Amino acid sequence: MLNCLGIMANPPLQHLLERLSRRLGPKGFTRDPAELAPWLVDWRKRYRGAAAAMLSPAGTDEVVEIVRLCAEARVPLVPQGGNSSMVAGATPSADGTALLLSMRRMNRIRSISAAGSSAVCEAGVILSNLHEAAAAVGQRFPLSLGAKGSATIGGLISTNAGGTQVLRFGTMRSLVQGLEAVLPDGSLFSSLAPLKKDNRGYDIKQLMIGAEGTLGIVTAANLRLVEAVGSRSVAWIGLASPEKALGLLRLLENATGEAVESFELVPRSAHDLVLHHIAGTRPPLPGPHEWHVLVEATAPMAAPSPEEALGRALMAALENGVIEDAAIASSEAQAEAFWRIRDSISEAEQKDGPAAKHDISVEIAAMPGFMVEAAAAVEGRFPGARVIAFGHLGDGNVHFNVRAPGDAPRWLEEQAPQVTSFVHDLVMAVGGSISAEHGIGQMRLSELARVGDPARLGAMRAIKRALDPHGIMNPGKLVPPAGMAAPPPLRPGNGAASSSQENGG
Ligand code: 2HG
Ligand code: ZN
Repeated sequence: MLNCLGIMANPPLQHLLERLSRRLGPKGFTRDPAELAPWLVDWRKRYRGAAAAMLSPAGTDEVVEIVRLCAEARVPLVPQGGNSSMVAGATPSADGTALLLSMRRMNRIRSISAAGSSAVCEAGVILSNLHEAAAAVGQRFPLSLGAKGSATIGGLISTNAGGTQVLRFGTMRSLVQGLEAVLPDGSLFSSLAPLKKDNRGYDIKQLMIGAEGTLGIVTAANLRLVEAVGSRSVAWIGLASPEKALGLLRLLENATGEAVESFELVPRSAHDLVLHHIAGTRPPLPGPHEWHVLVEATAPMAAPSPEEALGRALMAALENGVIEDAAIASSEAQAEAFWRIRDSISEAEQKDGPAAKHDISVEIAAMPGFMVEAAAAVEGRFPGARVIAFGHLGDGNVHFNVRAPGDAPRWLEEQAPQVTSFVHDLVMAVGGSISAEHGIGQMRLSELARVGDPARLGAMRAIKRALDPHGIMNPGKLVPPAGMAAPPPLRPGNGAASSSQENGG
């Protein structure tokens, strides 16, 4: 209703919408509230936005035209892929001033080449579809994550996604070989050729990766493929501490060379939450263990299976007291069951109740100590709160989530911002990052403003101003405006309410 009133009182916006509707046709333009509704709320259902229309272009030429028209009219665009952002990076603001730009119709794999080990995908290609297409040509795209059935290539690029195979293949930054994007003035940056060497100055492609749609709209990318997996071996391991886990990783790397692709740390609390909330899951090991690790080792087609080397290394680790128990999956179904436990942690946490979520990184060698000390500090400072820290130990990145005591009504609004600031201060004290793989979006904006290095923030603002002088690209995300208010300082017993944008979860 508010939107309708806004448009009636805003003839230039009405004129823009009419032009867009004519240009995009009924498949590419909607103002139907029922069609828009699911895309106006973030995955965690914490942020609700509004938009006068949703635009769904079918090709790059339509994106160019949309951006040109919106730039002319100074109307902001919020690009969106699978809407699986962990930081509300694809949810428009509640004032309804922006148009939603859905990239989901641009879902063509333009070309795929086994000989060139590359695939040119449009932004709306769903990750699991790319996995299948690569497998069909005997190759694979080596980035995966729990949301692979909905996350799109454009979103993965815009957030520089990580996932569970970063250990061996890196984040999206190392997998994008070429890029096509529409810049904020409507010009087309077309650089899809996979050039290994290219010294023409600033790396615009890398600038767009991880920019969260604030510098332009990614329309397509040339992605690196790697050889298909010939065989894999997946193990579930019980052990006593994150320190033992890092010791195990180094041991496995020495024993199996490059074979270890995934090394995911799961505390007993997360393991138990999954078994409790996710139907059909079963404990992989008989005994209780304080910590668990999921390891996946792979070998290419012509090479022998990694199972023997992994089994030998695990046996040695058991004898040396590095681990307490281990099970190697004896079938693909069992391997998938192990992975399901790991991939369901977020969902189980969401079902369990309110938590302040953090996505932090510190130097890899420092992570085990940090996890233990920071958990003790948080639980001491916020009685009743429980730390559930899990994830990508081998990348120095864990999701240091803090579960509210019980159902604690209003905890997210009143306590979580304090918890988040406390956790982030601990991270900053050891030179870490408050966003390792999820990005900043809306959710971490005020924290980035609070703890961000002034030089970095100044450079980010200058780049944003230079490329997007009218601020039409995904406003209110990633780049904190100068002078953005910091959340209230942490004082004993401080329960001051803060806006939901500050609550870290
Ligand atoms: C994961 O590693 C995701 O499972 C989600 O990055 C983490 O829910 C989270 O905190
Ligand atoms: Zn993660």
